[in-house]
Amino acid sequence: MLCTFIAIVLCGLVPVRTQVTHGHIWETLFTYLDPNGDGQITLNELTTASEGVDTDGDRVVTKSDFRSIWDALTAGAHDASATRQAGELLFSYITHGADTVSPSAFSQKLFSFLDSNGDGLVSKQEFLQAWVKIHPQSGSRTSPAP
Ligand SMILES: [Ca+2]
Ligand SMILES: [Ca+2]
Repeated sequence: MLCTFIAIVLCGLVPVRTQVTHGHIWETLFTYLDPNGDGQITLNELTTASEGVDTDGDRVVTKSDFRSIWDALTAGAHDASATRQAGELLFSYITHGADTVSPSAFSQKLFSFLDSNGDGLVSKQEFLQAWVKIHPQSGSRTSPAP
């Protein structure tokens, strides 16, 4: 059932064949950000989950704070370097290229990046669209042969 859902969503976004391998990484992230498991991420859930990003509690989220969390969450990704690049890209989306951001701005900007239709909830489909945006390798590497 879930696999079917992923296949349907992904078929519209990236060439076929990647859905299974890329499915599990974003699902791990989604599950982390949706602790009550209702399939929607709220700003509240995201803010709570983001509290840990400021690892030393100095009210500043640095690129290296973010990288430690990202690496921990995506550990075991089959394409570690592409996934790491996705994290870098996500951080620069959030900070508009700056090296640091406040924890509140971090969660708000991350949320608005994810909530593409602006209804105050991040669905799995929106989350997946955002994932493909920061993880373009998931499309190019598996494009059908010409
Ligand atoms: Ca939820
Ligand atoms: Ca939404």
